[in-house]
Formats: sequence, C-alpha cells, structure tokens
Amino acid sequence: MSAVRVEREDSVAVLIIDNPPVNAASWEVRNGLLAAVQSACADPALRALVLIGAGRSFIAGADIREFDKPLRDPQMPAVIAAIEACDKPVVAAIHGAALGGGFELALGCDARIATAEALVGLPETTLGIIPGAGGTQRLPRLVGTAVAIEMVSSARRVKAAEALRLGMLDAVVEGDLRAAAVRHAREMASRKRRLRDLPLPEERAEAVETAAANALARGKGRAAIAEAVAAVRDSARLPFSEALAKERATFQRLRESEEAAALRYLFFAEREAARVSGLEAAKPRPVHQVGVVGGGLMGSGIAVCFLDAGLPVTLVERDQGALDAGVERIRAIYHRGLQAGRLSQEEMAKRVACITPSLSLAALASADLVIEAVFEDMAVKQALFRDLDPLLKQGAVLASNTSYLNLDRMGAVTKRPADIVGLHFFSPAQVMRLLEIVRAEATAPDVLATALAMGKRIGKVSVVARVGEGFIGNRIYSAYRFQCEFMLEEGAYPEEVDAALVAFGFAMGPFAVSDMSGLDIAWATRKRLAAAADAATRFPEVLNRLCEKGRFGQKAGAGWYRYAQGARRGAVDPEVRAIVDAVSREKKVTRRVFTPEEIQHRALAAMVNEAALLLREKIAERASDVDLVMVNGYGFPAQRGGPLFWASRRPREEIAAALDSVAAASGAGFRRGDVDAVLDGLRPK
Ligand code: T1G
Repeated sequence: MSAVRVEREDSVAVLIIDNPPVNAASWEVRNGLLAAVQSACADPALRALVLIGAGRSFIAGADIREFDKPLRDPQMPAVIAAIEACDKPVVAAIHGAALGGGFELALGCDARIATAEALVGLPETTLGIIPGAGGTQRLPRLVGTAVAIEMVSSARRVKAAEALRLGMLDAVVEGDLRAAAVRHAREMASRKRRLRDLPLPEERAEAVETAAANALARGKGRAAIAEAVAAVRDSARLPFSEALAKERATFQRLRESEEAAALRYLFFAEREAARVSGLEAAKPRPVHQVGVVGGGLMGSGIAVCFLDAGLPVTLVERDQGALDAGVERIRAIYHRGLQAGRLSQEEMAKRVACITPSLSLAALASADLVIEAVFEDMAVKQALFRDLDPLLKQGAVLASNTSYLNLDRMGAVTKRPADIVGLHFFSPAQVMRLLEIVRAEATAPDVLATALAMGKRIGKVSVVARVGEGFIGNRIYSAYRFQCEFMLEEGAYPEEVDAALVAFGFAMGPFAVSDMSGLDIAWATRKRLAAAADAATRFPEVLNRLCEKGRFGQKAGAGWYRYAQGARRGAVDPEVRAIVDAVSREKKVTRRVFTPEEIQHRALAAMVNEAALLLREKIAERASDVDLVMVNGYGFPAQRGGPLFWASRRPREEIAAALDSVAAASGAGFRRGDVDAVLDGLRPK
C-alpha cells in the first residue's frame, strides 16, 4: 500500500499520509507526497490541497532510521519546494505529533489547522542535528527570531493552544479536522501564503541577543545548539534561498557526526527498553490511586512524579512532624516550579489538593500501587512490608525504592511476592529521567508490565534490572569509582581525574559527585562489600582515610575538596594530596603522571567491563539498556551514547589496552567480562 493516498472532495485534493506508527517521513512518504502534490497542482479541476495524517499523528519527523545512510531523493526540501511552487493553496491538517520534518512540511504549506491535542515543534537538536527542511528559516517569519531561537534550541514540543497564540498555527479546531481543513482550503480559494515571502517580524535586537545567549548557555557547548542558533540568525542575515541551502548543508554534516549517531542510538534504545522478555502477553494492572510511604527527600520527589501525572497520592509517615515536613517538601518543589514559570498557581493548587497525608498505613487499603521510600535498611523495609501485606487490597502492586537491597528477601516476608517490584528512582526523583525497575524472582509479568506502563506515564526512561548487588547503575558506577580511586594511588589527583572526565563530557567528575552525595554513604557500602568480598578483591584506600578524618564531603565542609561556607564548588586541598601521596608510599607505588585520555579510557573501560559481566549474568536485558541507565541516571554524556556505545566506536586494541590496565589495577580478584562479544553487537556493520 502506498504511504500517501489521495482522495477528492470536489475541488480539493486530500493527501493522506499513512506510514504507521507515527507517519515518519520515510522515502516512501516523501516520494508519494511529491508525486501527489505535483499531480494535484497540475490538475485544473482542483483548486486546493489538504495534507493530513492517517492514524495517530500528522508526521513525527523525518524517518530517523534512514539517517545512518545517505538520504535518498526526493528529500523533504524538494517536497516543500513543490508545494511552494504550486499555485494552489495547500493546508496542513495537524493532529497528534507534527515534529521536525513533519512541522517543517506544515511550515511549507500556506496554512496550518490543528486539533487541540496536537503537538508541534522542531526537536532536532535532541538528535544532535538541526532542522534541515527550512524550519530555521520559515519559523522565524511566523514567530520572530528570538522565539524561534528559543524553540529550536530548547527542542520544546508546543501544545496547540500555545502554538496558536504564537502564530505557528492558523486555527485550532474542535470536531472533524479534515472537514475543517477542506473548508479552510476552499475559503483560501487561490490565495497562496508562502512563509518564505513574509518579512521577519519587527523585534528588539536585545531580545534576539538575549535569546541567543540563553540558548548557548543552556546548550553548554553542544554543537547542534550553537549551529541551530546560527541558522535561525541567518534568517535575518542572508537571502532566504542562501540561508536555506546553508541550513541543509549543516543538517547533513551534523547528521553524519558521532554525536548524532550516539543520540539516535539512545532514541531507539529508549523504545527498545520497553520490550522486556516474558511480557509479550502481560497486561498492566489499572492504577488510579497511589500510596507513598516515607515523605523524605526521595518520598516527596516520588509523590510529585505521580501528582504531575494526575494521580492522587496518599502520603504516609510515622509521626505528624515527619508528615508535615513531607507535605512541605512537596509544596516547596511546586513553589520552585511556580517561580520558574513551569506551572501556574491553579495547577499547583490542583496537584497539592491531590495529596492525602496520613499517619496510618491503613489509609493505603484502596491504593492500586504503593511505593516505600523509608530508611535504607533491610530490617526496616521487611517490617514495613510485613505490616502492609494484610492491609493492601488484592492485586495492589507493592514497590520498593531501594537502591541496592535484595528485593527477593523483602518480598519473602509477604504472602504476595508476585506483587512486589523495585521502582528505583534517582535523586531528585521529580527531575531525574531514569527509573530502574527491579524484577524479583517472583515478580509477576503483569506487575512488571504495570511498572513499565507507570514509568511511561510519569515520563521516565524505564530500564528493567534483575536483583543483584547495585542492580545496573550502582554496580557499574562502583566499578568506575574504584578505577578512579586506584588511579589516585598510582599518581593522579582528584582534580585531575575530575577534569579529565568533565572534558569527556560528564557534568561533574566522580570526586565532586562524591562530595555532593556524601562520602559516608559510599564508605558504608564499601565496608559492607569488603566484609562480603574474597581476599583477592582489591579495595582503594584513600576514601577510608578521608572518612576517618570526618571529611564526608560538602555537608562536612571537606571531602575530596575543601568547601568554603555554603559553597557548592570545592577547592583543591593540599591535605588531600598529602593523604593520597601517603597511601602511595605505604603501598610502595611509584607515582606517575596520567594523561587525561588515559584517565578517561581507564575509567570508562571499568564501566564497559562491569557491563559485560552483568549482561552475562542477565541482570540487564541488553547492552543499550545499560547505556540508557548510565546516561539518564549517572550523568554519562548523552552525546557519547553511553559507555558501551562509546567503546563500540573505539579501536578494539585501544579498548583491550584500557581493559588490561583495569585488570592490572584491580588485582587477582578482577573478573574480565566478554567485552568484545558485547561490543560486536553494537559495532557498525
Ligand atoms: N523516525 C523513525 N521512527 C520513529 C520516529 C521517527 N522520527 N518517531 C517515532 N518512531 C517510532 C519509534 O521508534 C517507535 O517504534 C514508534 O515510532 C512509536 O514511537 C528533516 C531531520 C512522535 C512523540 O524527534 O518524539 O525531522 O519502537 O514509542 O511515545 O528537520 O516518537 O514501536 O518500533 O516514541 O507515542 C524529528 C521523534 C526527527 C520526534 C510519539 N522528530 N518521535 O511518541 O511513541 S529529525 C522527532 C517522538 C527531523 C528534519 C529532521 C515520539 C512521538 P517502535 P514512540 P510515543
């Protein structure tokens, strides 16, 4: 079946784009559209055209799957040029998503009609590219340069009501979209309104400068953001055709970049992560009410995730003080949203009104999903599960926010182990996109399906992990931390390791992160791991020395760095260097200089190796799941695709050499994963 079919309504041709699931503008769609537009424009019996999508959307953008290869002609600019060359008005009828090339096609039309639930935007920079079919030239002619810069650089998806207000749409219609669009096309008669012919709206130069400065600051050196800002600014500096050609050339160049390849990989990895073995026939259980036990930092953030998704939340705490503090934390989160303009006063009031505070677990009797975020101790969690078991209704899902405890042991104290699942949020829970869903031995398929559906509903990137020490993320991050600390004993200093990994793209290095989260937590974990480890396992020493001196990080004014009162950025502390030197002397290690690249490769190779081990143990379902976890939960730079994707693009011998240095540093206890087999699955064919 052709991806584009044409139906006639008297003198109006209706071109229907039909390429499920989201009408991505594949070659078949572009080819079909060009032929249909050219034939309709040449037909004297036709006075106007309407473009409309079949199924759930207009066009979700170019077909991203085609981006690894040279794009086949006709390309989208040719389709749009045919529409602009046509002397009959062409109306875009938008429902669902009109994103990227889909919205650019609509901008190439003479009018844009949409339903209230439509979503429009140019999110190309999230894929490491810029709009390549005229979006950076036609959008400014509708909304002005400053707004266009904000839109293209933020990759924001805009709801129909706001798009209408901004002039991106000509009308938002209720009821039958097609009929409204055909009516609109008829009323346009032979009137063309090509955006390319419109002058840029008058606007204050400083508004454009401010928008550009904000975009570049937000873009933190990301190539696509800088290129997008420059392209939009070209709309005011260059003749239309010249700017259009320049935009396309930039798009093609960025499309072939490593950054774009990495971001495409992550796009599809997110969709792949939702496909979990054994769930093919499983149906999620309905969730209309949620219970959260524990209103601390994590519990309050978790409650906000559900409230933001429109779900009523019963928040339970052990005493009034703690309960009030929990509700206050939620209010504070919304207050910050209000001040930042992310939500209105009404919206805040509506969400806060959906909280039911309670001091009794019995208040959770009608909840469909209950998640605990209480103190991270097995006995405390088992006691809570024992108390909840007889109280919760049949079929309720009972979840734990534990970040490492054994879920099988937690479920074993209840009569409903099949209803138990781990929902491991990352702090701050209402901000961090990652949700590690932990599958216990007994977790029923429909409970796992419920967790995945809930993850999508609250806008998280959900990745399923099996029970194991540190699940996916903490386990890999621990291996990374170990290597970074071993390099201290061999010659590097914390600020050098941090600088090397920030240069690689991490927002913060491991030692600055450690100071922020507190060294005492890692110390407690180390002691627990050391107690269970065999004698051959080597443990780094410097952290212990710092903790023995009470240097627990920012909260203690000193950790790997020293912090002035209230400062969030630490200063290099000679005392730490002295401690590091002393440990090297005690271990009779001759200190040596590390290059930033060696630090990067060694730290990342440790991640890669641990990933190969946990994939072999089936803790994670697939390599791309691991990359999603590290990018969305541990600050791994998205433009690098994740540790496994990054390693799959490096020369084999380079990775092998880095693994050898990890093995040498880790001692006799080191276990080598089958890294090559894992990377071969990702290496370009
Ligand atoms: N290309 C190819 N496949 C796509 C696709 C696309 N653009 N968008 C979605 N899919 C697939 C997806 O992989 C999944 O497949 C299925 O559709 C459902 O998607 C020239 C160059 C539209 C909001 O960045 O944001 O245009 O897993 O699970 O949650 O300037 O998909 O079922 O096999 O995400 O309802 C710009 C990307 C492209 C939008 C729907 N466009 N898509 O969300 O479903 S660059 C985008 C989305 C561009 C031009 C440039 C979302 C959605 P499968 P889904 P959803």
